[in-house]
Amino acid sequence: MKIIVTGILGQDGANMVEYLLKNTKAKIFGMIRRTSNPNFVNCNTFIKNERFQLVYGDLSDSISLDNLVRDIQPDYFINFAAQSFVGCSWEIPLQTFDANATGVARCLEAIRRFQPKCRFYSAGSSEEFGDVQYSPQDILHPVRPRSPYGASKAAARHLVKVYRESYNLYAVHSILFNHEGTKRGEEFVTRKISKGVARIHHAIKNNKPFAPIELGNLDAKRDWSDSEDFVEGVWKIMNQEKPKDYVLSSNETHTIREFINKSFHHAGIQGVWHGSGQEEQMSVSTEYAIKNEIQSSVLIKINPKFYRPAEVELLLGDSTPAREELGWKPKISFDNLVERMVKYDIDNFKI
Ligand code: F7E
Repeated sequence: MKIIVTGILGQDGANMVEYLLKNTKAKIFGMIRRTSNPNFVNCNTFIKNERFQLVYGDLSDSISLDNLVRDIQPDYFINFAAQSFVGCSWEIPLQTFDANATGVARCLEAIRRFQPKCRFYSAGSSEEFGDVQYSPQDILHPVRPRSPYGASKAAARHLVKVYRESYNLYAVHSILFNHEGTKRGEEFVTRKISKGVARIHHAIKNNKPFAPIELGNLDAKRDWSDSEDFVEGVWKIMNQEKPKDYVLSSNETHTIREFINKSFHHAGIQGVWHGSGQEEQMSVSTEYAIKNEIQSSVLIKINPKFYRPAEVELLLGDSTPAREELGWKPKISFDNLVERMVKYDIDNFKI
């Protein structure tokens, strides 16, 4: 069995490769783009594995995709490569659309022309639901994106359906709600918080002053899971008798503020909220400050530069069909997720 996985330098691609090496006997071809300084930090566990091979390709280069599919003749093609940062998609809307939507069309074309029996997975996103009409959101929720990123993923979803129905391909585009972990990029809010909390934890421990973590909208609500749980769900979605799309989610929603509260709790730091709107802040509690002879007091502060031109205020998934029909269930709770991220960042803190 041969499997192409894209996006392996990122969180999901790397977790997918780890899962496949552990749970299948397949040979894995991890696709990367040519860059001058690739960062392999998420690939340490498998880069030297004899069943893993790095291959060059690019979602913007159809020739590279055609060649890979024609030469490898994969049984599965799992596409986690994307411009995945919603916040940046307003600044680079065309690149976002090219990678996330046209890139999916290029993968589908390569499969249709050179290996039509290859099963294809496209990573859908709850951002496609955007301005939500009802909660919880299931696979039937209308597509109402609020960002160039959400629009690009919605386009990919339509392309996958069209190719599935027109050419009888096993192609799926399942909706992933937010999913995080210790391989998460630092621009995403969860990792920004866990890394910031680790930095403050070490400053307090060493009796040093610290700068607050600067964030945008703390009221947004997200349905967070661990990426390691999701890659298992993706593999189940790719191995049904007939292709069918699902939602993967924790079925719980929490504000950014709740993520912050839990993060400081797991670092043993007592904070209190005060102020509102752009003046809202979290500071160390007076009792904690006195006991620990704290050098600085503000833990969290609002910086409007992190507000988005349009926000998805609430996401809450309904993954009941995936649980009942595929036997999938997330193993890592919201509390475990936050604890794992904060502890990992405290233990691996580097100045
Ligand atoms: O933002 C708010 C921000 O960038 C979450 C991607 O994996 O999940 C992810 O997209 C929320 C938003 O993720 C900051 O306004 C506040 O409401 O961590 P995020 P996201 O936009 O939800 C979906 C399902 C995907 O498909 C995406 O690829 O947090 N927020 N302050 C902030 N967000 C960031 N990044 N930075 C802040 O300072």
